[in-house]
Amino acid sequence: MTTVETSRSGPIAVIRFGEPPVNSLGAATRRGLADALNAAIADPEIRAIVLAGRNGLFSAGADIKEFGTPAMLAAPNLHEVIAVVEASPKPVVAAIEGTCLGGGLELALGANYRVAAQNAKLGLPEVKIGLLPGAGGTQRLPRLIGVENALNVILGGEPVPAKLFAGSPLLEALVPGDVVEAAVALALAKAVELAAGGRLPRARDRSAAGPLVEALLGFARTTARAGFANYPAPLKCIDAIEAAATQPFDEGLATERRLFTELMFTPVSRALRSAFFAERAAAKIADVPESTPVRPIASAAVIGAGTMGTGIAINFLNAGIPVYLLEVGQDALDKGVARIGDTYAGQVKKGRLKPADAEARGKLLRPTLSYDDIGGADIVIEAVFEDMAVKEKVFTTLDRVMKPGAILASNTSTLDVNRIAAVTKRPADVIGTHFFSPANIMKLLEVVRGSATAKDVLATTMRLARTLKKTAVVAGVCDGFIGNRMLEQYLRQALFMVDEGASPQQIDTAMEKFGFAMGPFRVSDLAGNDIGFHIRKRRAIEHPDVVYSKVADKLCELGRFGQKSGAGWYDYKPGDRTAYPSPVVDEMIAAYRLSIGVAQRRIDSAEIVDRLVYALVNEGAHILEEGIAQRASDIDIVYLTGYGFPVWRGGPMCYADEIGVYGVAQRMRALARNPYGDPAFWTPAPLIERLAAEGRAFNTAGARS
Ligand code: T1G
Repeated sequence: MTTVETSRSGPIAVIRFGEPPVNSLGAATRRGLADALNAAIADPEIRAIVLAGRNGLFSAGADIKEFGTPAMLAAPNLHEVIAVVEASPKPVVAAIEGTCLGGGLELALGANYRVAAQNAKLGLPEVKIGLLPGAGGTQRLPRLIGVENALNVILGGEPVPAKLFAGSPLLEALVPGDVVEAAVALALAKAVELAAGGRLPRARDRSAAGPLVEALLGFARTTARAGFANYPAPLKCIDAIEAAATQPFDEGLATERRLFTELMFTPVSRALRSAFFAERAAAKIADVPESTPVRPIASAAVIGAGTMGTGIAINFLNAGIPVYLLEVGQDALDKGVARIGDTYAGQVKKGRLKPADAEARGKLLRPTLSYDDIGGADIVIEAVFEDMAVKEKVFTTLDRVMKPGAILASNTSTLDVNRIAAVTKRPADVIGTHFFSPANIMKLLEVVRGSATAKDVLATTMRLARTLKKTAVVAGVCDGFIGNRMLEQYLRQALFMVDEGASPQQIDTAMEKFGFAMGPFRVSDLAGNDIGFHIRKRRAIEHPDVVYSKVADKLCELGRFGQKSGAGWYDYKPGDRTAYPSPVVDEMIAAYRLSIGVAQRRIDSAEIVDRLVYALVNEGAHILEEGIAQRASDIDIVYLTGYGFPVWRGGPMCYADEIGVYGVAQRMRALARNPYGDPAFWTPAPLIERLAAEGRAFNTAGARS
């Protein structure tokens, strides 16, 4: 199908454009649009023009996949197409339905008139990928809806229901029926008006100036500086909107173009564009096509009513899926039910949930002490103690009680899903669903594919993840899957640096300055230092060759498990989550350092960041080599959605690409020269060596400009 087709409705040319899935304005579409517009303008029988999208939407905007490639600059660019629309001597009406975003809306703003269907949503989301509307949106929108509204639309980046623009010069009419028919009727009427001496309205001929503009821009700048210090786009959006209010149109357009180009080549925009595609790529599984049939999930069961089990159950309740919550003791079950009730009560109190919705969700919860009750559920998720023997016992029971075709999932965070599957007679129905605490809040879901997991079970679980509004990433079976396996190396390096002289506060500060929401020691205090304590004990048995600092064990031997015990790496006060440096811990560390006799040295923030982030990158590269993760961008998504990696850096692998894999490898070799800790760990993974030698990146070239 060609991307642009012109049909006629009497003397009106109807130009439909775009190609699935979102009618993005790639080079072929831009060229087709310009040709069709020029032909309609030149045709003496055509009195007016209607622009319309296809497949129930107008357009998602410029083709982001083109960014950083020659196609992006292929003539005509979007500016040139919009200029043809704007210069038309014949009325041009944009017929908008469904999605109309970014360059798509900018194209519509170049028309003389716009009509929209009731379901239409208009927006300029460029700021969310580190850009600004670069095809006149910052100049035309303020002239049509005023600076204040334009600031909200452009800085918010969210789609806005078309009805909110009704009555403004932006929208001629909101139509209940066929939007193209309405646009044709309007075009004809406007052609008649024009022939009778009327004028064609153009956004560029209006003014965006006003008495409050300076104050509005000042407030917007203050807000942007405070809330988005690491994001250059918001401030440049404001600069461009200021140009709309203070410069002649064409000068403002040039200002916008300059600012857009500056943003296009910022690492932040590259990172945000990488994350945009990474999130969508994660849903794709190389050997499991979209067409794979899925099993119906109309009911669920969760085994274990602890923090994780209740969090998982809430996900199903929120999605309107009835869920059994099974515990072995009435007291534990009652506590779990109460925890769910408290969660909803808290949301109602904060006005985030209507009481009726909370009540409706509560009715879908089916607490039980008996496995006999849950056999009919379509999926059961085990969330019991992280111990293989306990899990094997649970799965032996599930194998006995669950109906044929039920999916048996484990919420294990590190254990071998293949071993769990092996205790059942239906290993093909077994899968890992690793939720992150708090399970009803954290977006990330690691879907662990066992060697026997059936493709439809995997496809069903991925579909369920979308239903539960989770970002699912497929992981293979290994200790720690993707996220926790990398985290272990991250924490190991942090502890080695404590041995050598860096304080927990210094390391946390360096990582929080890098952009992490919390540094490793504050995170450990939040999650519980005993988790790492158990893992190191298990590691000492399974892999005695793996070198660990003992300083964290010393902390746990003092009973300092973190916030839950009122003390960890830091001191805490009741009801206060502030992490206070602890003289007790300082003393323990000093004594420990003396006992191990490691030469103390000053470790600067640069080394802290390099050692912790490159530990993630090196382990991530091994994970890719072993096929545990399908692609580097999946690893980025795991760290962006589950571990607080700064979004504006795109994830560990994206960050390594930004630095340059060659430079990362060089730095790793330099870190390997430090004899303390585990120098061998810093041998760059073979994948890193290969990419460095070939001058390539972890993530696809398309996301990088
Ligand atoms: N360019 C290229 N591909 C796009 C795209 C775009 N603008 N938008 C979506 N896709 C792909 C996406 O990668 C996925 O591909 C498929 O479409 C379905 O997307 C000059 C410079 C429109 C609300 O930022 O918000 O205009 O995985 O899974 O949930 O000023 O996509 O199938 O291969 O998200 O129904 C500004 C971004 C561009 C809009 C649909 N526009 N897109 O959501 O589907 S910059 C945007 C979205 C610009 C101008 C500037 C959403 C959606 P694949 P999806 P969805």
